[in-house]
Amino acid sequence: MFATPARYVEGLPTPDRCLVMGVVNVTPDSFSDGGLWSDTSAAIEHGLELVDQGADLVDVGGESTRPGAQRPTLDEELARVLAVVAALAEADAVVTIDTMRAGVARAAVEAGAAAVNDVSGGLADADMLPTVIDLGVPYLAMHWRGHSTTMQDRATYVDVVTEVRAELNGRLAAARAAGLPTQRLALDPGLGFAKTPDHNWELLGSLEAFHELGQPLLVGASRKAFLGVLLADNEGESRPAGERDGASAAVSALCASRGVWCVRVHDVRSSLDAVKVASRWAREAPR
Ligand code: PMM
Repeated sequence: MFATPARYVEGLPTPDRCLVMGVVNVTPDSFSDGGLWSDTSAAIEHGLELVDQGADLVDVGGESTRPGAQRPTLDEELARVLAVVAALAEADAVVTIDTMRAGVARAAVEAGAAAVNDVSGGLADADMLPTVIDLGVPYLAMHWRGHSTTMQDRATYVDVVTEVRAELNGRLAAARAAGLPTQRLALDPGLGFAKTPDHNWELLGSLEAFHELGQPLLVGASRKAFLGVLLADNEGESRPAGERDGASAAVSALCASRGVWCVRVHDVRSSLDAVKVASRWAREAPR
């Protein structure tokens, strides 16, 4: 028997379909849109545009996690994100703060963010779980094996699905033990983070195994390198990040049809269309 997917995170919107989270990277160096929104007013404008396109959540981040990226300082990260979070929250967007730092999480929630998205699942900063619990906001915890400078060296698995699930289960146990109410927790298999393209496909092909953890699932496939590899041209040249939105939307539709709670994407319009198709389709009984 398959596990019933969990689809509710307390404190976040509850449309009757997979949620779509739009990405605002306020960074000079993200792989997907590096530098485009690194200026505060451009980032705010971009976030508002994503809300206009129907984003249920807007994820604001000030640290690039592309393989090999150097970390900003705490002050640099705060300077990048706080005004953007405040302006988007002021405009009634539901903002998530994409950070591994408890200090950034706290400041962003105080500036209006509704939830914390931590790609390290609490491993990068020991203060993160107590901080999120103290703030009383939802926590989105991703599978992670180390910072960007070394993460691709850690992409070694005997069985990627079993190991990622066990490690995510460890984060679930840590969150529970720290006192986080599980109805405020979503889990993410962390595509591209210490994963090869084949690992990412295996994880996508085994979402069922992750539903067994009993928590809502968040998936971030948008514009990632494994899609570029899949769509390589005849010379084997990877498709550039900005030309992967069709494939990203296809992944969004398939995630929605497999009970994923939320997809994290750069192009909200195409993914929202895709999850709406999946949702309408799912209402038809098979003949
Ligand atoms: N990927 C990136 C950044 N943050 N957060 C979650 N929860 N899941 C992800 O897969 C994820 C993330 C990297 O992608 P980007 O550079 O386009 O933001």
